[in-house]
Amino acid sequence: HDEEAAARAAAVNADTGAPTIFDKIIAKEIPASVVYEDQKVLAFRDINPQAPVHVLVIPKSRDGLTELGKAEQRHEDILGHLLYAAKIVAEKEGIVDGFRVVINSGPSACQSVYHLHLHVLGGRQLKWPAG
Ligand code: IU
Repeated sequence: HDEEAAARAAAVNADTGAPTIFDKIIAKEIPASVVYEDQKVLAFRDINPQAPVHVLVIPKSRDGLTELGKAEQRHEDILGHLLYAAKIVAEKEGIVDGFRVVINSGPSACQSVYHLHLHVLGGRQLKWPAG
């Protein structure tokens, strides 16, 4: 199955705590199409969009938050900030009436980049449940 292959591929890159490509995007060493930015978060278009609007929202400081499954109480504020930023992105992108926010956490969820990120998806009719 494709999904099983993807899960296996993701597991290869599973959480090592090492810097990821998202650090380079934050540092503007790699270009990205930024749609929203503030002191704490950066939102940019996914390079492999799964919907007409597909934006990733990430904390600028990863602070050990490689995956949601490793969140600690000290991350509560940034987690709330990320979710509110997702709503601002949806508004800016004109999809606030219907959009989806996804967090893949860990290899079984096909997480591939171990720097926490929210996917903001919309601009088409989304199906449920997700795969
Ligand atoms: P995931 O939840 O870890 O599977 O999502 C990672 C996303 O990061 C995925 O949708 C990729 O297309 C996206 N991405 C990107 O936008 N730019 C990059 O340089 C890399 C991945 I690597």
